[in-house]
Amino acid sequence: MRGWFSVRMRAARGCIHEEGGEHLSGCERMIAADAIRSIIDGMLQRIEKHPKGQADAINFRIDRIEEADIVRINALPIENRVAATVEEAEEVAIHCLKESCISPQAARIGVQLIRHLKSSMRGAMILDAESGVRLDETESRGVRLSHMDCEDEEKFLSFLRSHGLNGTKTREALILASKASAMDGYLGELCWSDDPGYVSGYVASTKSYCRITPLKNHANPIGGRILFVKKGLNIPKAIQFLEKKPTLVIA
Ligand code: WAQ
Ligand code: MG
Repeated sequence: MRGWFSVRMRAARGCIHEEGGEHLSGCERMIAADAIRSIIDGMLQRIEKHPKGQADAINFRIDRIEEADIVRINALPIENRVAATVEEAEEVAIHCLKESCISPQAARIGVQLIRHLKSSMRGAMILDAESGVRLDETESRGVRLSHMDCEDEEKFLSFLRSHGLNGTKTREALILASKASAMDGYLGELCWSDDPGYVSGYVASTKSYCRITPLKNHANPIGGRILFVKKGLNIPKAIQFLEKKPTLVIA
């Protein structure tokens, strides 16, 4: 086989997701044909080692991606900011958002929206960058970016290492943020992780991926993502791009 493929896996307990099985883990890659075996192997290992225990149903799906459909974009340049407290980090985030033409009001609303979530969403909220009004109608699910990966894993990882970074979290977040930044009408993004042990987050724009630590306190299991967009953006079209457009990020 040749070309690019989307490989998706999800594992559940009890029975398959469609019959009410409990979600255990999932992941998705977009990779060249010759990497399929090793990626599937890695996904299987991930399931075997899952802290929540054994999977009862594992679903793999592999789809060819047409080369002509793929867009290639450059990874955003990485910056790092370290603050003394969460409050100070919030101010750094708001400052970065303002530099990307997001209004102070919308930036503060964004921070508060994530801060006050009762439970984490699976996807992102889309906000009007001027008023801070939520524009997507996906409620507690959010918009899930998908069909994206780095073009060359080795190059991408060595780009991260050159910034002293080696976590899969930054890898995945930089790919997601870079894809989002290529969307029409995009101005910026705010994110922090829902992983209780991971307190770094970031503000992204069309110019940079700015890591900010600590955007939440240790042991806090709530995270989230907000995309800030220009007024009047066609939201269904934007969601189509974020969810479906095959995108490879080049480091
Ligand atoms: N599309 C849209 N939103 C998503 C997606 C996705 N594919 N995946 C996660 N989210 C949303 C969802 O609301 C999660 O609750 C929230 O983002 C956080 O997701 O460089 O790990 O996967 O060190 O926990 C930042 C890295 C890591 C900073 C972010 O997010 C750094 C992270 P998580
Ligand atoms: Mg997470």
